[in-house]
Amino acid sequence: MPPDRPFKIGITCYPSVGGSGILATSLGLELAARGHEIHFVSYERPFRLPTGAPRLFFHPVEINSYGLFKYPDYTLPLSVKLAETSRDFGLDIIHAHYAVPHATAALLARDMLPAHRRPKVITTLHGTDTTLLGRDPGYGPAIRHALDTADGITAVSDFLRAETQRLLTVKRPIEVIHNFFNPQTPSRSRADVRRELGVSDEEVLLFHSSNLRPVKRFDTLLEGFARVQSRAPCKLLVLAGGDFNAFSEEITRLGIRDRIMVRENVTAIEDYLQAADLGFFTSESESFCLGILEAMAFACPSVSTRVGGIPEVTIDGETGLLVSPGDVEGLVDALVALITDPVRRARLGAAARARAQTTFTAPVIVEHYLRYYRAVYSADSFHDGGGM
Ligand code: GMT
Repeated sequence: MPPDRPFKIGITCYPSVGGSGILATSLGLELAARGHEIHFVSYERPFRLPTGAPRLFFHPVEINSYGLFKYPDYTLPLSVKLAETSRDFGLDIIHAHYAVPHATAALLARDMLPAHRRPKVITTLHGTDTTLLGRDPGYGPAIRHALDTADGITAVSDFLRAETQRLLTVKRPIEVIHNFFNPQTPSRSRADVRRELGVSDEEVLLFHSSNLRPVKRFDTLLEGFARVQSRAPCKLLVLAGGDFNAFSEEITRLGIRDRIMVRENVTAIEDYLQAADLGFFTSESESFCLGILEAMAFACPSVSTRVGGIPEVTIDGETGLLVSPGDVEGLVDALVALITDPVRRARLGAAARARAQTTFTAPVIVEHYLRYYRAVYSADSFHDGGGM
């Protein structure tokens, strides 16, 4: 049976700019707003986690660098902090976002605690924890073990569930719970933000947000953006959670420096989303693509590659346009089609917003997580306890 009070939940995630940490933070905020007690455990405060909110706590993990260690270890101190937090606050559930190393640390924490005080461990897979690290012989067996011994597993798309079952031969049920986005009201007007960016009313503003890691294929994005200029001039806003300077030479070579505006580590993302007209995403792999959903919430359709879980988010031709990965000419054609046709762009944008507000919205997805928590909490444990 679930407890006859709100849940006490520990969440561990990456605190930096990145989809898994953003989703984990939003989930914690939504759960706390619904009366549950949420304890975040990580090496830094998640960047979108406000201070002073009721029922929201943050417990930092301290990492010592011992002379003997060539590489600092995070997994063990994280597991100890999770076990301490669980013991001191009576956690019902530890929810680990992104398997490596969070799932393993959460399981260690669970195993350190005596049987009657052990939280259930749920791991949410976000993407490269399966698609990249799952293939790595140095990680794959540990990830598979963590999934085999967790109390519950979720994945953010059907695609990621199938990839996890295929690559890691996981036989246990994996619950698909898509991502959600609950946009805050922008603090500035669209006109104000466009003025700051130097974009006139007549210009079309493309939008891209990501951590710019190689999987995002930002090089392809720049090439497509450069090629579109001769057919349908436009500007590009990049909300970067990674090293944008790495692309400086390429931007100069392509002659597009004055067409691109960059903002780094932005927290007031809504201010910029409302200013954009068209999303542009060129990833070679993506389990969901939170950036597309964030744009959809502001009636901004996207042109993107048809990879991974993206077709579960974007309905091709209805809420955006999808193009085969590697087809730069196809990307350019799709961009031109939507840049030059504001009526079609607006129609796709309206459908995108409707989809974001019905399918990927907090009330739907947070309720799904809560149903899953109740089911996992009520199921029998199959492990002996530790002695902490
Ligand atoms: O798996 C990753 O690459 C990390 C993760 C992140 O922290 O940015 O991204 C993944 O999780 C996001 C949130 O669930 C998804 O929207 C992204 O599609 C996914 N990234 C990949 O699959 C490459």
